[in-house]
Amino acid sequence: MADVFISGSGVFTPPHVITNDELVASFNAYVELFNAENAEGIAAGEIEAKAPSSSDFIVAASGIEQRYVMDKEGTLDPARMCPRYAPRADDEPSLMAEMGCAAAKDALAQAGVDSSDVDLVIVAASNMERAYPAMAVEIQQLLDAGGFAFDMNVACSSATFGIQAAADMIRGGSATRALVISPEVTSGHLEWRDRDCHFIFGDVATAVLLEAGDIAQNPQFKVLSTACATQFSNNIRNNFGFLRRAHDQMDDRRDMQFMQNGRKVFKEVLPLVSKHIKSHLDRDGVVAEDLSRLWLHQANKSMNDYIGKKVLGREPEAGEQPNILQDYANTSSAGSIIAFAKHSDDLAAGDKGLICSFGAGYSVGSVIVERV
Ligand code: CO8
Repeated sequence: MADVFISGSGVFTPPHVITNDELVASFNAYVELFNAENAEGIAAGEIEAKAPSSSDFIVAASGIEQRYVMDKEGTLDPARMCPRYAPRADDEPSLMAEMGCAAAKDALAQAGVDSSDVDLVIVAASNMERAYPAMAVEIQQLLDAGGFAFDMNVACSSATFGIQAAADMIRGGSATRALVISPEVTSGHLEWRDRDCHFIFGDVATAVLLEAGDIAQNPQFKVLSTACATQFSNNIRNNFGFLRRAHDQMDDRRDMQFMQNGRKVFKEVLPLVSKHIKSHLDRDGVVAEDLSRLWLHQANKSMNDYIGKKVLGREPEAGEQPNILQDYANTSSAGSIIAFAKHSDDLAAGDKGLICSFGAGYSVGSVIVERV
């Protein structure tokens, strides 16, 4: 079976930044508007008054300081609280495809590979802009890639599950060169009017290029092994779906956007991830001391501190477990890949590291890599 290498990674960073203070100012203006418009209902006890948000809470609860978005104006407009993207004609590149292509071109340039030599494109992300045709097939065409392409969605774990799928296909011989692309327009399915979660997410796109060992000209990391696991939970859920019209549910309902029971997620996902990583390492005879770096899913700083300590058996040293969530917020499937793309160059040949993502499903995916 072919060895599989990562020979390039890319990050497309959206043009607009929203700081916590900007976000909170807009949210609190929305709250004032809402409470004024519903003053009678609130006084009669029929409607619950909305409470303001705070930057101090956001940093303390999550570690997030800012996020990037594709549209700032609509998102921060207290009368709208949702991004505004101009609809595109069917013969124009779609938003996710454009973002995904930008990240993919970065990864290809790093590897020195021409896009026409790619024979598998996987778009692995937590939401797709449309039902079909697949985003991946559109990107395949925009890049002039060959072979075949498909979409997959495992929420925050999509990229690591995508890497496993691509690596297995390369090992099995059905592909030789694969792009795993994760364009995340989380701003489109985040409920910006809910203070419990309005600060959590940001937009981005990432890409990873995987190649069979016999054709990789500029391999950077060998994929030693992958492990994926899922366990059903309703604690992170979005009910938006194609049966909406059939259900007579076209109204602006809360459950048509991202919903979570954050505390439960925090409590239940931590042991799941710690156990998963331990069993992956044990299965492959890798011990924690062998790991020079952890590139973890970027949801919450305390969560990462906990997992890092649990996996390594001690406090991670500076740089050993890089976080990017302070700048990008939670970018769903892309988070661990941003950390990997931005904080892996300095490793020396033979150094091992672990990419791990986790989230809705529940889902957890891990990839052990070795610097070439
Ligand atoms: N400002 C001020 N106060 C607030 C705010 C706010 N914005 N929000 C809540 N509070 C208050 C609460 O009302 C509560 O008050 P009280 O104690 O009086 O009841 C208090 O602050 C504490 O609230 P919480 O218990 O909710 O706060 P936590 O400390 O638990 O922090 C977090 C909340 C940050 C959400 C935390 O629970 C967390 O990080 N949980 C894990 C989240 C996670 O990892 N989720 C993964 C989801 S991502 C995923 O899988 C991909 C899904 C697809 C992508 C979707 C894209 C949109």
